[in-house]
Amino acid sequence: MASESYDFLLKFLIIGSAGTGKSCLLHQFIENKFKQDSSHTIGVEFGSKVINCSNKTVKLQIWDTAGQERFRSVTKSYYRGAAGALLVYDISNRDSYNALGAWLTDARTLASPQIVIILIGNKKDLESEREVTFLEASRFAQENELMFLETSALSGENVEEAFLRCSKNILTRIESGELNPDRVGSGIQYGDGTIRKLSSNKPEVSSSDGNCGC
Ligand SMILES: Nc1nc2c(ncn2[C@@H]2O[C@H](COP(=O)(O)OP(=O)(O)OP(=O)(O)O)[C@@H](O)[C@H]2O)c(=O)[nH]1
Ligand SMILES: [Mg+2]
Repeated sequence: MASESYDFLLKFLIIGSAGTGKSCLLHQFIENKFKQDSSHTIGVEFGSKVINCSNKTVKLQIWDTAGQERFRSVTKSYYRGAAGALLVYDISNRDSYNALGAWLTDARTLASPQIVIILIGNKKDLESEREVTFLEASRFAQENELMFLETSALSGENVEEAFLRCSKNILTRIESGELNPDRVGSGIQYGDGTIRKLSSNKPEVSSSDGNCGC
């Protein structure tokens, strides 16, 4: 199977206040290393990766948006048709946590009301500078029907897990019929793999990069 074959293609967004570590999270996920000297994103950056999730090969197309206010009108135009999002705050910066409500409203109104969002408390390694407890953030997540993880783009802790959990949740919703990939703006596309599997009815063994074994 060619490395570009996949069962599903999912469009993802990374959103949240400036300096929370969004670009570092994307870099850690794709390159498996910490991005040294990361500077503010201008507009949007893009990355993609093929993962194995729930026995499916899934290609993620990830739009890493700028958190700075001056880019808001540009970044908003990328929200449309996203299937999943990482909503990021910095556990050592309360302002970034306080801004979550506004980011959430934007995501649900501009992307899709059905967008699957995982709340990410990044910079977990900065325990001595923590300003937001795990408990209060998990309550916020529960109240707003978000998944939740604390991560460190520096150490890599939970970074892959964040993308996997979000993808897995989307696949489960596709299977249950709650999400319809055929809906315009769903942020989900079928790939070659799905078409081939439907026609051959044979289980396929994938050999994609980034086998995450979830
Ligand atoms: N200690 C620690 N520092 C981090 C972590 N992730 C990012 N940083 C630092 O935080 C700063 C901002 O990281 P970026 O990834 O550029 O932040 P961003 O959210 O993309 O910012 P914008 O593009 O302006 O929205 C950089 O100095 C990073 O080195 C982390 O997990 N731990
Ligand atoms: Mg950035």
